Amino acid sequence: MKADLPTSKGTIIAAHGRHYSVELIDGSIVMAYPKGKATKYACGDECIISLSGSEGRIVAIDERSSIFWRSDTYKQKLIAANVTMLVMVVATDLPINHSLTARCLIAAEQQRIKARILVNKSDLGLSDSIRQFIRKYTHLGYEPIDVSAINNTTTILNIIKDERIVLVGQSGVGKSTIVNNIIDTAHARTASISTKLHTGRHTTTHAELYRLDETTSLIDCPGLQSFGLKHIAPKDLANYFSEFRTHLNKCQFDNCTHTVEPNCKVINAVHNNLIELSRWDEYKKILTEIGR
Ligand SMILES: Nc1nc2c(ncn2[C@@H]2O[C@H](COP(=O)(O)OP(=O)(O)O)[C@@H](O)[C@H]2O)c(=O)[nH]1
Ligand SMILES: [Mg+2]
Ligand SMILES: [Zn+2]
Repeated sequence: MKADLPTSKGTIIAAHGRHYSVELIDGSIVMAYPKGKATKYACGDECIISLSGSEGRIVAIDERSSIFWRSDTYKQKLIAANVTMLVMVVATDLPINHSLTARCLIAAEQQRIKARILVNKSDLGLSDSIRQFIRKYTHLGYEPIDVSAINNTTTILNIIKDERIVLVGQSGVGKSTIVNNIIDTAHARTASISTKLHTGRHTTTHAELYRLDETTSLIDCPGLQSFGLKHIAPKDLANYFSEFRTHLNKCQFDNCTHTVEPNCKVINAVHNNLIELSRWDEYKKILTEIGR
């Protein structure tokens, strides 16, 4: 009979696809594989692994306080576990993907993860459309703030203190630069570093967790483009649009979808400019995708 392998507790600090880097309690890092083929673990998961030499097998994970993930009809992607705050990063020199922004915020709302927005590269100046974006999301309660990851990280540090953050956004907005410039030892690979090394354009290929201190950590993610929300129940979707909430539960029909119904308070709010038309359009689009 085979003797039981020793087990150890650890944190998944990098999800490479089929294997994971796990940081053990003593600070050492081991490669670990899941039991089956399924990739049901995420960066940030607290796990128990059985050790054999320098390799491990993930036996179980602790119950999660939150899971940030995306899903469409064919595919699910767990992005970050046990995060307390989502930081959506946009940049002054890239067109803002409004749909992506809305969707990441909804995925966070559904998991009761706090959410903030950073408008990075403010050193390059703020265009009118960026200023409009800031006004819009200020109104929605996400307190967007302009920062410069290369000039000053104090503001960012104040926001993330004592949280476990997941940094999300399109590729090139500066997520890895933020991590690098606040965590000296991080060396999260950024586009500019690889240019210096002539290795071509660098993009983060997998989620990775970096610790700032005992109570603060960050998960840097690959750039996002699309974001499916198949895991959201259609009847709950409106709740995750922060500015819809005050208008809910007052419609004529209890099962109102807030799309075409008469005497719908959400539709009324759109007509009275209390809800922006673009947000209602995004709501209807997502509702169609997830099946009403
Ligand atoms: N001007 C300016 N450039 C920045 C700033 N932050 C990041 N960058 C540049 O933007 C590019 C993409 O950064 P990177 O961190 O790799 O973006 P990521 O894909 O979101 O991780 C790099 O060339 C960075 O040097 C900033 O605050 N100001
Ligand atoms: Mg990156
Ligand atoms: Zn309604």
